[in-house]
Formats: sequence, C-alpha cells, structure tokens
Amino acid sequence: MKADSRLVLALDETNGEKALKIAESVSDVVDAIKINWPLVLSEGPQMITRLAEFSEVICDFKVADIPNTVKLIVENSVSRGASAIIVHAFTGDDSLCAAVEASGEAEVYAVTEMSHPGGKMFTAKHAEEMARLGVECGVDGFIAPATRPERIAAIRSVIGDLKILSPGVGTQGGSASAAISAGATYAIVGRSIYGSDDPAAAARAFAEDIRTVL
Ligand code: OMP
Repeated sequence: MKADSRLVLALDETNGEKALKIAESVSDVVDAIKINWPLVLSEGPQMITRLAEFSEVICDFKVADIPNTVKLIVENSVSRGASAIIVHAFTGDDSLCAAVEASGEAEVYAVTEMSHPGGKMFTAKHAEEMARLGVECGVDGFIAPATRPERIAAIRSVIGDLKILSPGVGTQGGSASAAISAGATYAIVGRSIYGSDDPAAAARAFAEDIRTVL
C-alpha cells in the first residue's frame, strides 16, 4: 500500500451510490479505502471490485475463524481486488499464519487491541503477545488504537518496522497526528469524513493535520 498522505478512509457508508461518490471524491487524498461489513452486507461484495477502481481497498472483515475458513475468506477477498485484509490475532498461530499464506500479494493486518472502551477488557491485555505472534507469522502490519496513542507506541516497540493502521480518529476521540507521532503508519478515519457535508474537504483537513508531524 502506498504511504503518501498516511490517511485511510473507513467507508462504512451503507448506500452504495453515495459510497462510490465519496470514494471518487477522496481518491486523490487517501492512501487506501477500508471497507467493512456494513457496506458489503448492504451492497454486496462486488463493492470491493468497484472501489478498487478508485483506490487500494482494505477488506476489514476482522476474520476470526479456523484456518480453512480464514483461507477461504482471504482468497475470496483478494480475488475480488482487495489489496489488504484485516484479521483478528486472538485466533492463534494456525489461523493467523493461514491468513498470511492465503493472501498472496495482498497484505495482512492483525488486530492487536481494539480502539473502543471495551477493547481494554480483553484485547489490550494480550496485545503485545498478539503482536509478537503476528511478527512470527509474517503479517504486514497491525491495527492499534488512536484512542490510546501510548498503546500504539507499545506495539511499535514490539514490531520494529512493520506497519500500524490506527482507527479511532475523530468521532471516537483520537487525533490523527497524535497517532502518527506515537508510531502509526496510517490513521484510519470513518464517520468524520464520510459523514461530513464535504468528505473531500474533511479528508484534506485530516491529511493536513498528519502532514504537520511527518
Ligand atoms: P470511525 O469511528 O467512524 O472513524 O470508524 C472507525 C473504523 O475503524 C470502523 O470501520 C471500525 O470498524 C474500524 N476499527 C475501529 O474503529 N477500531 C478498531 O479497534 C479496529 C478497527 C479496524 O479494524 O479497522
């Protein structure tokens, strides 16, 4: 994935037409567009292929299953045009390594610690352990919370030069520049961009905030 603006749009807009319009309007600002179940369930998995016309697409399916099911989901996403896929790490070494094996040229990002308050209950307690497992399995990067920048720094200290994608910017309270300063490679922003009256202008403002710390 390219790393120019270091900004990733989380496109959880469920109206396909609107989603495509937003994707086109921000395509020269963001490095990638991340899609999740809300858009795929409402408009179908062909959205992966359609969005790939505008930007690299990260399939955030937070895959958490047995190795064979993980493999089938990853292969299907990649064949539709995904450049990257997000999987859970808590499933253990066999499932995580299966994702990496099935991904081919696409990237795999493993969730360490989730950004919402509930993320502190279980995921945070094992985040470093899961990050070490991801390094062993050969993932390309990790998801770490912009809502707790000190935890981005903690994960960075475990994973060396691998990438970190940080969600939780804007609506969830985190700051894009603080996440990047703490060691994130990309900031992920959803509602504060796609829910704004002018998504392209909102994306440019986040990119500008990130630029101040690059
Ligand atoms: P906003 O809160 O609207 O900016 O969206 C954040 C996006 O990042 C959503 O698509 C979430 O599903 C996703 N996300 C988190 O918010 N927290 C996490 O810990 C992990 C993710 C993710 O894997 O992308």
